[in-house]
Amino acid sequence: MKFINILFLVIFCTTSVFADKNMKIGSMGKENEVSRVIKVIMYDNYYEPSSFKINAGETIKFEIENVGNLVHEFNIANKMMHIKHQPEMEKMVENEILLASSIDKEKMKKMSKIDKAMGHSHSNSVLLEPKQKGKIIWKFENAVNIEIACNVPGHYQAGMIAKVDIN
Ligand SMILES: [Cu+2]
Repeated sequence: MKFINILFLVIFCTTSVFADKNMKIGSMGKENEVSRVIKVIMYDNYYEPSSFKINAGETIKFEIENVGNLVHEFNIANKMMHIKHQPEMEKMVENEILLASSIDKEKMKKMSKIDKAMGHSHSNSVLLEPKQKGKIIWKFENAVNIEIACNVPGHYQAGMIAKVDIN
């Protein structure tokens, strides 16, 4: 038991260090530090606006609304992270948690107890059903190759990506 705990700790620490070094994408922001609110509309399969200009150090509150007919994700990451996240989303489809126009929240809760990835709870992303609204507060740092994208299977490939320019 103790060995497993230590092993978990080692894996956990390794991944956090790795995340800091190579996947610097910013961090969850605080409400009282928000310097700008940006409204984002999600359509099938694109964002409006389709690109963002942000200053390094800025904390942005994204108010997101899905007006499309499909489930969409608003995920702040880099390309490598998006690609890595896509099999998790595929698994959510295979397990019938993620359906074309809805999310089975009950099933998601149950499955996330077995496999954490199935819970889809990350501070850098929000997954919305049609007509749903959500928000993310994010503090941006001087990072390159940040993309806001949707990793619902097929959507990233269809071009549901918004470029983020950080100066
Ligand atoms: Cu999408």
